Amino acid sequence: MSRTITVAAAQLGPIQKAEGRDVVVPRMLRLLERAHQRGAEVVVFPELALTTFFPRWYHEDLNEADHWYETSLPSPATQPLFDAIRKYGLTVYLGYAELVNDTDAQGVVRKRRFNTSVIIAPSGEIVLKYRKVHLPGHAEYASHRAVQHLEKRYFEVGDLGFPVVRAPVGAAGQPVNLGMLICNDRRWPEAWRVLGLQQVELVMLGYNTPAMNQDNKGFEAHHLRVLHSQLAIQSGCYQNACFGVAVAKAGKEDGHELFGHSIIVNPQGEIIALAATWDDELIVADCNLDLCELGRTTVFNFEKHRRPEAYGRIVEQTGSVPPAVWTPSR
Ligand code: CDV
Repeated sequence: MSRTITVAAAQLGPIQKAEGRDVVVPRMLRLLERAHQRGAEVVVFPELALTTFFPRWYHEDLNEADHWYETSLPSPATQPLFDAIRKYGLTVYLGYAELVNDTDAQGVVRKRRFNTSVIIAPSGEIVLKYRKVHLPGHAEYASHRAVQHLEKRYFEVGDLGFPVVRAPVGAAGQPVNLGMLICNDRRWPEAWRVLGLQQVELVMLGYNTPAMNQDNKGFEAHHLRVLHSQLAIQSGCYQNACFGVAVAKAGKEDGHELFGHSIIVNPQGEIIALAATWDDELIVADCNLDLCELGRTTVFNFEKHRRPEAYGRIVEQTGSVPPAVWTPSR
């Protein structure tokens, strides 16, 4: 019998700054209901799904930004999501801003903030947590930019690595090797490979990607922004013999456009479902997990073909260095 599961990408249209969880959660509930009606067992929501993409807004005092974060899951505002997950027997990826109050040995409370995603089981239990490692942007207000991207201000670098867990998914309880990335992580092959080395079968990832390059360092065409996103996801899936569900928050948030193009990708690197709007939209695909075996046992048989002794620079070095210079002998 084939190991086929039905997965859904639950793309969200824009969430305006003034819109709270009371506006967003009912939209997410409609997507969960439609996912259930279409036979989905796994549903993936975007990065920071419960609010606008708030790192575009500067707060000098970090405490003023606390309302963008969740201090517990579920909370009164997110409990309806957990109720629906239980009702429909779904496995769900949820991206959110996490605020942790850590108490040190002296009893001093320190606030820690992460860009986080969790996998929620059909029982409502948290199966796995991931905290975003590759934080783009900057920590201080950047006056040369038209739009701020303050992820380095609002989040610490994730401290949980890139974990993979084998867990039963959906009401049928098919066991699947599950892993997560968040947005910018998808552009880093190192992140995918760490998941691949744990035999991941399904990588879930949410993103908020501006339709225009906002760094003011040169022009980047709109269509290339989408191409680069898809290239990274398709190659990540192919090179690690896994399925990927990549889900956007899309559309104009307070005048700033995020692109959509949520996709579901198979282990051959093919896009098997693609969102066509910049709004709330559900795309669904059947994923036969046996397809992961082909890559894993042939071209990407890691045990047989990887050469870690030649990869030292990958973990020893962060920035690139100039190469040795060759000069002609005469
Ligand atoms: N939220 C993100 O991580 N966004 C980045 C943008 C800033 C390039 C991304 O990689 O899509």
